[in-house]
Amino acid sequence: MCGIVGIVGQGPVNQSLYDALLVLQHRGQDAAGIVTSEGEKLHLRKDSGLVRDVFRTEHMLYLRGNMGLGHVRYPTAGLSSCAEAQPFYTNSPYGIVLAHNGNLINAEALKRDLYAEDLRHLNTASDSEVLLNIFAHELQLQGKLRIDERDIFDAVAGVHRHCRGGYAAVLMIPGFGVCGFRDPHGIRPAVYGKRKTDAGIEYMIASESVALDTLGFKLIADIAPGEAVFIDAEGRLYRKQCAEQPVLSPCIFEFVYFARPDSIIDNISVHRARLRMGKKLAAKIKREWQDHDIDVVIPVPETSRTAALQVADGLGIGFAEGFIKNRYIGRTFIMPGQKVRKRSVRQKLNAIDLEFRRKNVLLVDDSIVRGTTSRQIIQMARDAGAKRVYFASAAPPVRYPNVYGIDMPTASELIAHGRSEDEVCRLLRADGLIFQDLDDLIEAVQKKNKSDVDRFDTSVFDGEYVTGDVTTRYLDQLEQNRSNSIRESASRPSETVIELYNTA
Ligand code: PIN
Repeated sequence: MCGIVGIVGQGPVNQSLYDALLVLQHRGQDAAGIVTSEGEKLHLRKDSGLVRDVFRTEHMLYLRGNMGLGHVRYPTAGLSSCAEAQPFYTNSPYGIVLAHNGNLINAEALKRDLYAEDLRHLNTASDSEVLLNIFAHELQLQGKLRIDERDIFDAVAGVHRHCRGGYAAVLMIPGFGVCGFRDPHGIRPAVYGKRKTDAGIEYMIASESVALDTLGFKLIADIAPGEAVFIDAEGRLYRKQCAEQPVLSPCIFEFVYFARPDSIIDNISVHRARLRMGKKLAAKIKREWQDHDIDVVIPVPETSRTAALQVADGLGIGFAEGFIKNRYIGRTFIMPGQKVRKRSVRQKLNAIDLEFRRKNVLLVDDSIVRGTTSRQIIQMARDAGAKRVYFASAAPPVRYPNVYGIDMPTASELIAHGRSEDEVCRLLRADGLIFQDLDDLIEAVQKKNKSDVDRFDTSVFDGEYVTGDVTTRYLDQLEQNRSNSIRESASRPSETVIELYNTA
């Protein structure tokens, strides 16, 4: 998963891009990049690391210009993060830079076509480079010396015809303008907004509205599925529906865990959605565990707190903070000859015994993915003196891989894949386990009849991929690639450690 931002300003945009990336940091901690356009000239800085480490004063001084793009990237097992850092650049036509959030499921075929039809060589394994080159190819086909916004929109329509999967992207042509677009299902989020300055109006396109809020931009709207928004160098904004059959079906996992709670995605407040998830979960617990003996509800920090408080409220029992999270987890250094060693949950979370001792506790988390963290947390609760440890997940069991850009394990690594809830409960060694029902999750996010979203991508829970073209062969390939790259990264001791799942 990644975070993207694009700004067309009335003055230097480097600081605003940096600030926007800082508030989008939760979407990716592996690499960061900013590109600015100073007239026709592009300035680019990207590297692996957190935003605060990648950009130093010397880089900021160099990132001159009144428009630009930014990107933060999520770690993907085995990939060398520096080479894959974004934005990507291609010199033809006109010079184009692009930053992307999502995943193209037909990237391999597109890559072959780009070489065969256009002799375009791609130098990374990143599907974002494919997306950029497809757009470039479409723009090149128009064969114009001077282009206008209509040419940009036609090229985006070409992208929609060729690219399958989930994608939200920002791109820039130096001296010309910035464009943001979303795939025809609007799987990955993107919003745009404006702010007034003494010099005039400035526009921002970003993955989440929190980037607009914190920089004083007013949210105008979500980019609609299949829509493209273009802001030219003079600050004029154009938008157009470029897809033939757009159907809004955003990824529901953004609401479960990924997005910041203070963001609004497709007109739905993430925070409110999480509150409703807690209410629904409490109702299910009441229904299914009528004679429960839970003494206290304890959240697994951070995301689950919102839902956990509602669970406690709904059950009419106490809520306590029992786990303290270390906010300052640093790098893992690997010495020559050493193997990658995953950090234990113990290093990130510590239990306060008082809240557990001689109590029956209900731990609430936002989701159970691999189950590795959940199992250790349950054990920690026991070690802290809990009598019984029940576990509740604010999302249904994650049973299928995500193919639209969330860095999630493949099927075989998911604890609930091919297993019943009882089996998962036994593996976690919990005294009881309860999952949110999918219908309840959908209702919680949808705010029943009040939202513009009729359908969500719920594929990680039910295996139904909204684009309808995810084959078993593709999923098998994914599994194969992932296990290869995990094996490779484990045998490269001197490389930066990539934590395979960035959990609590
Ligand atoms: C972590 C949110 N959340 C915690 C991510 C753990 C699954 N995990 C998904 C639970 S935070 S596991 O709140 O943003 O810090 O099932 O794979 O062990």
